[in-house]
Amino acid sequence: MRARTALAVFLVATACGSDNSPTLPNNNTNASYDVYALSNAFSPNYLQIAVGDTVRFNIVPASNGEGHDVTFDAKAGAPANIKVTSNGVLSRVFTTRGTFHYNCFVHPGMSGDVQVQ
Ligand SMILES: [Cu+2]
Repeated sequence: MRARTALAVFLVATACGSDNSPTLPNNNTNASYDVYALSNAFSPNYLQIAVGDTVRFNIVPASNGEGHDVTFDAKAGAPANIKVTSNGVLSRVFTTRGTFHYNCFVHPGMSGDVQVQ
């Protein structure tokens, strides 16, 4: 009797477990990530995210007071560029798979990539 009860509890727990943790496709996380525009670099300068995720570009002035822009290479699905900004947090949602390269043209060589899977 005791063994049968334990088996029943196990089966119910197993069934509930599978109901409560469906396997979500990895393009449905709606996660947010932060990228910091520091003196002359983006940090991190590479992100791997899922379709629908958000990247928050946290822009603070460079040591000489210059702002930063976030200009994406022309590519279908690239989000809107961010004009030169000296201070602020601007979010972009990535809705298309692919790798999106961006530059800050105020600071040559300041660039990053967002890979959307
Ligand atoms: Cu910059």
